[in-house]
Amino acid sequence: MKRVSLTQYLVEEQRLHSNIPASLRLLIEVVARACKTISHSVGKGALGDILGSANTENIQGEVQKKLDVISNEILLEANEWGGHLAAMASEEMESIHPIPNRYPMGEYMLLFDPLDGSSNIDVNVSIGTIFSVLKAPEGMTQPTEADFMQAGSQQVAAGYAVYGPQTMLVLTTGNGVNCFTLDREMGSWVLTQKDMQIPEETKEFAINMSNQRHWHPPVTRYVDEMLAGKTGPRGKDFNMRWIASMVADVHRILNRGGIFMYPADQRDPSQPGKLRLMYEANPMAFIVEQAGGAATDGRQRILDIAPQKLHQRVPVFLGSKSEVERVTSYHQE
Ligand code: AHM
Ligand code: MG
Repeated sequence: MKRVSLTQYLVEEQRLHSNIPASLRLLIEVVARACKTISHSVGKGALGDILGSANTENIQGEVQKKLDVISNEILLEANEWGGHLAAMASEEMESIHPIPNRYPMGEYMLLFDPLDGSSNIDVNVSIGTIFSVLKAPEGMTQPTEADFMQAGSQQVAAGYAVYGPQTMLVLTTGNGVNCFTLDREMGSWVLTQKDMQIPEETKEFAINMSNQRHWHPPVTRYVDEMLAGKTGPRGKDFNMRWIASMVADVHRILNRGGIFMYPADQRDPSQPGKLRLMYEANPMAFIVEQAGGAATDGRQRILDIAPQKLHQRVPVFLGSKSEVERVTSYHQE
């Protein structure tokens, strides 16, 4: 079988659809290279001294793991000098990171969650990197947080790497979703799944059930109906999976369908849900929609939300379209 590398895919995609200009191709290749480096560190584990806590806190008040900090550094360093970016933003940094003056300024802005699923690092369970690419506004000279406040529908590219038994990169530039597997010996990304489509027929859901007592009624109703199984209103038995790494849960859903939920609940109304809009929900929503699925915050399409703050949280319901539509309609009743 002829192997198509990430580079070849990007070049041919541009030739066919004119949607990946050279600077965007560079950006995607640099991010992919950084993910390769992170994958290498992940694979070393204790041998690379990357496990455990960094004994620092990020802006969300979460204790950072060593690998959170290392992955953030890898992405920053890889992306600073290429001339393709104007600024970056990360889950691990309070404010945006403009490209230093010594480098030329590019037309894109990159947002990332450098290491998603941090609680799984030390137990050798799949983790990942999530990224989102926006265009810098016309005429921007000195990037500010306000320049990042664009709805997810404005993303020009989004993707994630999943560091599991295999390392994979899943990518969209707005023309379908493709998956590349890292050939560890050759050090190259090889196209292994073309035009991924989320299966519509599903019997699987993902939610952290330990928060059940805090849920709002529409979520309780939706989950109860699934739990009722064959003799309940849904007329079939459902299965549950919860990996606690969004990338790994979303990757499963892309491949065999299902719904992923991280709802807001009755605890702190100022913190709706756990996941962050700009570098977790938006890129995943873009990918999921491009694969024929849907993504809402329970009321509206995630990609339509006008962001207010870089680190704002958002409730997330994403996956197979009919399931997301059902739980969204329960919120509207
Ligand atoms: P992180 O970015 O700090 O790793 O947090 C996000 C992760 C998601 O990957 C995952 O879906 C969720 O947190 C798991 O949360 P919980 O600890 O409630 O299971
Ligand atoms: Mg995360």
